[in-house]
Amino acid sequence: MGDTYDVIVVGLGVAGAYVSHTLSKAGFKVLAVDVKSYERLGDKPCGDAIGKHHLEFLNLMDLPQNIVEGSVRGIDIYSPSENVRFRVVGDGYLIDRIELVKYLVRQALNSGLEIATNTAAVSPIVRDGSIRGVILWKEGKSVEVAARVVIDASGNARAIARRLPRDWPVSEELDMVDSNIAYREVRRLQHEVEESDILRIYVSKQVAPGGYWWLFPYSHRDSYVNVGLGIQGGRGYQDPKTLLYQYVLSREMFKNSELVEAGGALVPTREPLSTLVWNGIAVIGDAAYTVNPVHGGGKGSAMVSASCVSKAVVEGMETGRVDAESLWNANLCYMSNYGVKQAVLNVFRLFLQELSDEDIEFGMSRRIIREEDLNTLSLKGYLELSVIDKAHRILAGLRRPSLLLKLKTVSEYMSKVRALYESYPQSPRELPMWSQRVKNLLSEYRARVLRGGG
Ligand code: FDA
Ligand code: GRG
Repeated sequence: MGDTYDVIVVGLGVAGAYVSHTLSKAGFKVLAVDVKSYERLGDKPCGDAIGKHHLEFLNLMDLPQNIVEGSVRGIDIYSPSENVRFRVVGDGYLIDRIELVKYLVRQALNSGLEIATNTAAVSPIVRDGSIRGVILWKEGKSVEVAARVVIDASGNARAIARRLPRDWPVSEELDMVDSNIAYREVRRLQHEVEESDILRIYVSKQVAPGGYWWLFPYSHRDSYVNVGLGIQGGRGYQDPKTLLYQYVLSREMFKNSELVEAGGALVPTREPLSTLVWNGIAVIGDAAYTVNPVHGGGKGSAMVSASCVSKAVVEGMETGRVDAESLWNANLCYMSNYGVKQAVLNVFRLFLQELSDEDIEFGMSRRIIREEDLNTLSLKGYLELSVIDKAHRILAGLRRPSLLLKLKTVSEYMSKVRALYESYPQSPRELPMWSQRVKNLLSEYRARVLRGGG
């Protein structure tokens, strides 16, 4: 481990591994550190699902076969009673996350990356308004390492970002109500799963308050499934492991199944961090809250943020400047490729988490929301008003007009948030005013639509 680098990457999950790979390939002197041992890199509890579109965007369509553990052609979403089922079609994969991270790290090592495993980044070195490096902790010793850019890819730890000055927008903390706590097990069943290329999501406030439980079959590994449950954080709900055992693993299909892996973690489910970059620092992946707020999937978008930051760092280094202004394109890239959709979906997430099981059952069985709406919603982040209007006609005079009216208002706020995120600031100087507008719009939304408004 030398003492001066172009870039230090803190954390080698998917985000850190991807950015280490692209920046090493671009010829920079990069050091990546992780608290884990080399063998455990990438070993984080996950449902392992990823959309094909992400792999296309990230140039990862040629992954070695051993990394792909399943092919996906759609997701079935079940209503609380499980009597109504929507099929959302879309291609994807189940990925061996450890092998994916190792694959990216090996490529980066071939391009000259240095790694320090069993090493914790403990704090940033900040001087004259910019990051100058990090303090690492390795084998009982503290070491100062200088770098022109530090990339925090440490997931929920936010090891660097959370220790930055409060007036740096990248330091913004996560409110626990904007998180999900998810627990999952990999199990081998006694029998094969029908339609093993279909993922299953079960929405039920009783079983998974503020989240859902899922069953994802590994279609390339006979009778292996990923089964888990997420609950909203900060609300005092029962822990997801207890709920999974009580309501899900007690079912007949899991009888005599073999436990292969178990574990849980926190998932941020909110709008993106207002900026991925500041002076000498970039934040990516879960550390930058890049997860899809509606379904909690974050591997693809973590790597999208890594790709955007990587391009901006290359540009910044070429001009010899790595301040917020020079790295700003990272934000424009992330917003246009994922952040706008993420912010819009967050509006929908807040609404979903307020609904009762009766509302969801009613909405799905009466087709207030339909399969095709969920398709557009998940792909593009649009909830189309025309469909709501159609439903309005069908529903006129029926039992829950207030639900429909609320959905209309939700859709209006989704459009307003979209417009605001599409006009994301062109430079850091405009950020405070824009952030204030986001804050005001979300407060207005909460007051009007959530807590009984309409
Ligand atoms: P990640 O947390 O993976 O990596 C951070 C790295 O930083 C770790 O290796 C850690 O050791 C290291 N680190 C932390 N502190 C450090 C320090 N101080 N110094 C050095 N290193 C440090 N997503 C998805 O796309 N599909 C899915 O099916 C699911 N399912 C799912 C299920 C469950 C149960 C959970 C908890 C989460 C998911 N997700 C998911 C979300 C997904 O797992 C998540 O978004 C990504 O793994 C985030 O990747 P990152 O690289 O950002 O962080
Ligand atoms: C916030 C309501 C709410 C629930 C979250 C945390 C949690 C519940 C679930 C765990 C995460 C999980 C199982 C995610 C899998 C979701 C999934 C199907 C991901 C793959 O979709 P992509 O990669 O997603 O196509 P995007 O939206 O990024 O295109």
